[in-house]
Amino acid sequence: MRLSNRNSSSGSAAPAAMLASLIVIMVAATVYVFAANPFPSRPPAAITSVGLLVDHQYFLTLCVTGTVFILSQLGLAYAIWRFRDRGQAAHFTRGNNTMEMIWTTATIVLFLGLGLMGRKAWAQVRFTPAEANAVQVEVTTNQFVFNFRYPGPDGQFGKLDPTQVSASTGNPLGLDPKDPAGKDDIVVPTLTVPVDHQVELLIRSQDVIHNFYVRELRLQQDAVPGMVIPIHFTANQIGHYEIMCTQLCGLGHYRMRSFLDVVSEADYQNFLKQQGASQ
Ligand SMILES: [Cu+2]
Repeated sequence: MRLSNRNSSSGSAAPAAMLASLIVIMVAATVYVFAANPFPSRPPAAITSVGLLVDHQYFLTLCVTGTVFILSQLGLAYAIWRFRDRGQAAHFTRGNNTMEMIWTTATIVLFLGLGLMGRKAWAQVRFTPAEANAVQVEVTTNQFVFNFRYPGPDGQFGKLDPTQVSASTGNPLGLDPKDPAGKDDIVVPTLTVPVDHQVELLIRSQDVIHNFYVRELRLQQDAVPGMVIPIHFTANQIGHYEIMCTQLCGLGHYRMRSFLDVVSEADYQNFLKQQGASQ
């Protein structure tokens, strides 16, 4: 049989049927995995109101992209079956400008829309200033530890002098001993904050780019050398949470972590008193 003359043949439906069914099965399996959630690995519940906004935004994004995924894959399966080989000659098309315009515009609207809806969750912890009575804690990262500094009873952070940085002699931040404001500063390796009280973190790095990430806060912020980056949160659940660095910052990155303890106001005051007395 000559390939150029296939009018006598009616083509083969088998490859189209197979590919289309494979796509439908793949879509059904994907929807099943998301709907039935057979892997019990959901993230722990959020402990801030902004965290709930973030979760809502993820869910919304999943719904929108999931719908687009299902419709486009089923459309693809339909096209494979509808335009299968019936022995006809291939037919050339230059595309359809109207359709191009429609789906490009729809994509822009969806992406911009999701971005606009999510901006509040993102901007609320970064672009709005912290409350005046927020607890201020300075977070300093370096390879491969976190250090947290509280200003002490005077409410003032003491001056830092990079030339005096010496972790081995107990001055990892380089506190200047000549500055009286630094005398009562408290430096600790884990973060303790009061529940239901706004906390402002001032995030710094002494060497490379690190990151401050706490799943339960739904908060992730890079620490960039040369910058002090403020973010704030209000935790509403007493507990012990993990802080991790999510920037690949060197060989010890895997062990760069610390802990966040959210405690009652009374326990927080005790913590400050104890640490103040011991430093
Ligand atoms: Cu790091």
